[in-house]
Amino acid sequence: MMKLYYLPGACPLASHIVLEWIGKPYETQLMKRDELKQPPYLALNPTGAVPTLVDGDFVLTQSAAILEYLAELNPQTGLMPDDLRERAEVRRWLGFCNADLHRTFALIFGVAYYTDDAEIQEQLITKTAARMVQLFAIVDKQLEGKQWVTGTRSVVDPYLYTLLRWAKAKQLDIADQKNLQAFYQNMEADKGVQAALKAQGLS
Ligand SMILES: N[C@@H](CCC(=O)N[C@@H](CS)C(=O)NCC(=O)O)C(=O)O
Repeated sequence: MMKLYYLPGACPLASHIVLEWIGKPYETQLMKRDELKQPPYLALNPTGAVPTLVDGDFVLTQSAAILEYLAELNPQTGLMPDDLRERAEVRRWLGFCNADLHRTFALIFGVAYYTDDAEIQEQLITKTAARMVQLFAIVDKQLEGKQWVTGTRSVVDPYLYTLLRWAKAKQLDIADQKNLQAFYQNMEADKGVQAALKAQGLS
């Protein structure tokens, strides 16, 4: 059975929601932060981060790769479209979530990786929060008139939802980004999202 390694509320939540949407049996492994940096886990994921997906003898890391793998393994879900350009759109927004939104967020959550100076940390967090608001505005615009980021439900949506949960926790100033707010409400009402949140002890 597939196994997903996670920290509650962290980026594996996106893959967890996708596993719920797929609806086949799977296992999850709750990790403690210090376990991520110890040899048994580093053998699976040398970055010492979650998610890691283990599918039989196949070990896969990196959120974007895991999300695409899950979707392509389960084409009946339609989470990765058949059409070449529609698939490219999904990858565009997956890249935006992973390499722009998520990576920039890491400057807030992981500020201690970058500097020990408390004043610089504070400045970095303030500047990054402002940049995050600009980046979220790009997705807010994309969501105009749409329920899902690319028009149809895809692996992008649970990733964006996960990032929005962090934005809420860090009180980023995105309350006036109405399309994003509506998207968040829709996702919260989704049964798969609710099941993943419950399983991670977040509801
Ligand atoms: N590029 C990686 C980033 C993974 C990542 O940053 N994971 C975070 C949680 S969202 C983590 O495990 N952080 C713990 C740490 O770095 O110590 C991915 O997309 O999977």
